[in-house]
Amino acid sequence: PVTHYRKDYLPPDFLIETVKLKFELDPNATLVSSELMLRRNPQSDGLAQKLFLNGEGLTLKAIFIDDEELTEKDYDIDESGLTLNRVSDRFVLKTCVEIDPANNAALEGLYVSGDKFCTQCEAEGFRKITFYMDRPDVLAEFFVRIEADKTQYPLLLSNGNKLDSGDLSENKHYTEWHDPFLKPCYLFALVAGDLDLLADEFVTHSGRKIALELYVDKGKLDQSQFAMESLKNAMAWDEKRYNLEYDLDLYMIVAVGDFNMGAMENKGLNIFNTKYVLANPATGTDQDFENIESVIGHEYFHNWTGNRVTCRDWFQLSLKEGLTVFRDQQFTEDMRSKAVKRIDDVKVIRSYQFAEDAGPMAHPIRPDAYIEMNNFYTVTVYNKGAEVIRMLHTLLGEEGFQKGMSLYFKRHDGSAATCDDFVAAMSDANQFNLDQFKYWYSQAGTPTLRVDYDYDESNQCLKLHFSQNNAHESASEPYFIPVKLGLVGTKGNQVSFSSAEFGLTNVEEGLIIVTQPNQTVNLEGVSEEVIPSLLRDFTAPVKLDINYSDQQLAYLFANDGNTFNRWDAGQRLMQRFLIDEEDSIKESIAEAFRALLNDQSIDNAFKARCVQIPDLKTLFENDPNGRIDSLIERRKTLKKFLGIALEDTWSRLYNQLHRASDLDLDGVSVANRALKNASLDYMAFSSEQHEAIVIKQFEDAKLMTEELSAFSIANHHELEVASKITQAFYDKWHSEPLVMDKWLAIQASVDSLDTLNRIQTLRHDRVFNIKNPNKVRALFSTFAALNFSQFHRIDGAGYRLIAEAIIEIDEFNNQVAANLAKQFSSAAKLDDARKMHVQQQLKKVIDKENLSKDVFEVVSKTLE
Ligand code: BAL
Ligand code: ZN
Repeated sequence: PVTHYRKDYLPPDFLIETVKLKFELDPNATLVSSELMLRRNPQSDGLAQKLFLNGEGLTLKAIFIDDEELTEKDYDIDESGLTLNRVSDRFVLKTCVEIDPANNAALEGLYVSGDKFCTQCEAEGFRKITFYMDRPDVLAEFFVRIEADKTQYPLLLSNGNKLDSGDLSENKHYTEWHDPFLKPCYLFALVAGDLDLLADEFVTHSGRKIALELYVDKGKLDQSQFAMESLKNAMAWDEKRYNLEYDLDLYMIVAVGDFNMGAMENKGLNIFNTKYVLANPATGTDQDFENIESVIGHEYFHNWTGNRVTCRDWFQLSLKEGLTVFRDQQFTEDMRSKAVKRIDDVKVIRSYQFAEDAGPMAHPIRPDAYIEMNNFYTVTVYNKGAEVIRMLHTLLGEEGFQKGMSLYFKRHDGSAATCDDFVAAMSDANQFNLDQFKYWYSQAGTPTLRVDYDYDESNQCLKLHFSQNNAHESASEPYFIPVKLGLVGTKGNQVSFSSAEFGLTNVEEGLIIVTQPNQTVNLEGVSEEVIPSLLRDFTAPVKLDINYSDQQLAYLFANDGNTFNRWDAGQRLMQRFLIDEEDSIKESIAEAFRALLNDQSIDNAFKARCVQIPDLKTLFENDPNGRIDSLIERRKTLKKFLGIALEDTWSRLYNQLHRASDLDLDGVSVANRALKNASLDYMAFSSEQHEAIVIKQFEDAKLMTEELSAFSIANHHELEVASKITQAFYDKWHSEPLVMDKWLAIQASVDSLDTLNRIQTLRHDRVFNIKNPNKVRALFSTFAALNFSQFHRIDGAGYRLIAEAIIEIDEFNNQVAANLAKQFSSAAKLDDARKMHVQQQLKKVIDKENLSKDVFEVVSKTLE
C-alpha cells in the first residue's frame, strides 16, 4: 500500500469550473454521465501534459473531450483512475460510467440502504461515482439531474436548490438541482426513495425564510420532531454566538439506517445515521436526545466551518473537525449544563484519546502521513482537535476568538484552507504570537504536566514548579500550556492571589501559561496555606501530575470552587484505591460520597457524574503497569463496597427521585433520572428488594431511559430475572432497529464467562445483520471497547472473536473492519500471555488474502 505524506502537497494542475452530472438510477446498473469544464490552474507550474482523474470500480461507457470521442491511445485506465494523455489549457471532458449501488456494501460512494439510494463521499468516495479530481482543494459549481422510476423513487434529492422536475416516459421522472456555492466533491450528495417528510421553517436574523425538510423512513415521523427542534436551535445558536447565518433557501436532512459514520454535512443535504435523528421518549434515552442535538448541531455548524471554508488536503481534517466539535460542545454547554458537559467531554479524552495517543496509531491532530484517510477520522483529530481550539478560546477570550473567526472567514470564505491559516487568523486578529502554540498541531502524544509547590508564609508567596514531559517521539518541543487555577483555603474558601508576570491582581481564579520545560510561577499575596486547584476545566489536554495527599483530595472533592476540578478530585481519590491499591481509602470515598449526596445544594447531574467510578479503559491507561485483572477486581470491590456502605443513601435517593409519571425531558428531570438509576445500580449490591424494584421499574417504564436502565442492571448484576427481562424487551422492540442496537450492546458488555457464547447466538438472531455498521458496533465494538474482562480473557477467546469478525467484515466494508481493528491498540501494554494471543490473532488478520489497506494500516502498526 502507498503512504501519502503531508509534505508532498502540490496544488492541482487543473481546476474544474462546473460539473454537470446526470444519474439514471437503477440498483444494479446506474449510469452516471458527467461533463466537467476543466482549465489549467494558474497556480500550477503549467507544464502538465497529462491529467489524472480518480475513479474506482467504474465501468467506462463513453468518453469525449470537447465533443470528440477518445480512442484508446488518448487515455489509460487502471484500478485507481483515468489518465488523459494529452490535454489542452481548457477543455470539456464528458464521460459516462456504469456502477452497481445495490452491491456496494462498503457504503462509500452511491449505495442502496433499505430501498433508497444514498451517498457518502467523504473522504474519497466520490471517485466511486464518476471520474473526478477527488481532492478537497478542487472546488466547483455543481448541476445535477436525477432520473428514476417514479413509483419506487418519488423523491429525488441533491445539493442546493431544485431548479426543475417533471415526468419522463416509462413511469420515470426527473429533478434538476443547482448548488450555487463552490464545493469539493466530498460534499456532493444524492438521495432517492420514498420517504416521509417533516417540514418546518426557520427565519434567519436577516429575515430570510429557510425551508427545513427532514426525511425519514415511512412510519417514523413520530421519532423525528426532536431532531427538527434541534436543527432550529442550532441555527439560532450559530447566529447568536457566531453571527453566522444559513446561506441556501433549503436545508434537508435524510436519515438512513446503513451508514459508516454518525452523519455527513453535505451542502444543503445532510445525510444522517438514523441513530442521530430518530428518537421519541419511548425509544430513545436521555443520552440519545443529547447526542441527537449535538450531532444535528455539528453537521449544521459545518456549513460554515467545513463547507464555506473547507480543507486544502485531508491532513488538514482537524481544521474543520476540531473546530466544529468545539462549536458543537459549546452549543451543548449553552443548551444544557456547562460543567457537566465539560466532564463528559473530558472523559472521552481521557479514556479514548489518551489511549490513542499512547498506542500504535498515535498521530498529531494534523497527521503527517496516512495509507488510508478513513483511518484518521479519530478522537485525536476530532476531540483533541477540539481541545486545541478550546485552548485558543481560553487564551484569547470569547471576544478575541470571535475576532479571529471573523478574520478567518474574511480571508478564506469560498476556499480551501490549512490549519496554519486558521492559527494565523487567530494570531493576526489578536496580535497574539502563536508560534509555540502550533506544536499542538505537529506533535503526537499526551504531555504530562508535573507540578510541585511550596508556600513561603513570610512573603505570602506560593511557588508553583512546573515541568513538562512529552512522552511521544515526535514531541521534542515544549508546549504552550494554558493553566487555569484557583487556590482553596482551609475553610473551603477561595483564596485570592496575584501574579505580576501574568497580569493577575487579587483574583480568585486566573490563567497562567506554561511554556518552558521547567518553569516556576510565583503567586503573590497568598494570605494563607492553600491547596492549589490547577488546570481548572481541563484547560489543556495534558496529564496533570500533582502529589496531593489523600486528605487534600477528599478536601478538594468537597470544597473546590471549580465544578470540574471537584469532580476530578473525586476521580483521583477513587484511583488511589483502584490503581495505587490503598485499601484503607475506601472509607474516605464512602464518606465523601455521603456528604456529596446529602448536600441539597448540588445539582443531581453533577452528583450522578461524581458517583461513577472511573471506567476500565481510563484506569488501564492511567495504570503504568496495565494490570487488567487487578483493575477489574478492585473496581468490582469498590463498587460493591460503596453499594453496601451507602445502602440507606442509595435507597433513599431512589425513592425520592423515582417518579414513574415524570415524563419530562428538561434538564432537572434528566439529572434526576441519571442519579436515580445510578442509585439503583448501587442498590443491586445490597437492598433485598432490589430485584423487585428493577422488575417494577422495567414494567412501569414509559421512557426508554427507565426501561433500559432496568434491563441493563438486570443483566449486569446477573439477576435471576435477567433472561425474562431480556426476552420481554426483545418481544416489545424487535422491529425497532435502533432499540435492538441497545439490546445487543448491553448483552455484549456483560462481564460473564458466558458472554462469548451469547454473542455467537446473537449474531445469528434475525435482528443482527453484519452488513449494518450500527449492528457491528453494537455487538462487536461494544464487546471489545466496554467489556474489558471478556475481551481480554486470558485464554484469548475474546481476541479471537474480534479478529474473526474483522476478517469477515473486511470482505465488504473496509472502514468498519479497520475501526474494529483499532480495538487492539492497547496490545503493547498487555502482559506477555495476552500479548501473545493478540499477536497470534492479528497475524491471522494480516495474512488474509486481499486484506484492505484500511485494515493493513491499523494492524501492521499494531504488530510493529
Ligand atoms: N465529516 C464527516 C462527519 C462529520 O464529522 O461531521
Ligand atoms: Zn464533522
